[in-house]
Amino acid sequence: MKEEILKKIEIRQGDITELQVDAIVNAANSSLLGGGGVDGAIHRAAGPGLLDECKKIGGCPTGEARITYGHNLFAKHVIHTVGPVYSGKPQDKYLLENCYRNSLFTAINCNVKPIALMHHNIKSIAFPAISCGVYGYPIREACEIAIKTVANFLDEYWGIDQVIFILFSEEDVEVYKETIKWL
Ligand code: AR6
Repeated sequence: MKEEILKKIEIRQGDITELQVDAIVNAANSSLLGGGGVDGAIHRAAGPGLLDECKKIGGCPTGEARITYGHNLFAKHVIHTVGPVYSGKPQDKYLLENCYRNSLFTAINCNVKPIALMHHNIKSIAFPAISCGVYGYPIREACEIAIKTVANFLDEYWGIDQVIFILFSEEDVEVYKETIKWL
């Protein structure tokens, strides 16, 4: 991996709701109306204003992404994406790649919109391990997809200065740190 890309990527252990970044990514479900895991934690920390904003969006298909404000979170925005439920079929990989790419596209598209419309100016973004909890995606496979997709995006597009992969467990941090070495 190119040094200039590697410099923008950080792997960290912790709770995504505590991060002070321009946007955190939520591993949501297609209703966007909250749930368990990281989704539940984000809604609890953001407060009821987040759910009110999500209700107006009207859902999100698997692999796509939608943006809201962060409400009571330290993060200014939440980018909600819906990961695939792991099935072992080739479409899983394609859908998980889409989650990472579309989340980043959502972030940079907001950067270029006229200020009067919606100028979010997202330069730092944090991802949890999308689909690796309730949705059952094996962490090693998902981690390779996550890092490769983000690195390719950073190589191709301008605008994002920092990507944090934030993992709940030390074991997952080790998987990410090992994987990034050989990519
Ligand atoms: N900070 C960082 N990572 C977290 C946090 C946190 N606060 N909480 C959990 N994780 P999951 P999914 C990790 O199940 O598999 C929800 O009900 C967790 O250890 O949250 O995409 C939604 O509404 C795991 O590694 O998301 C959907 O219905 C990773 O985040 C469904 O779960 C993702 O686990 C989505 O399932």
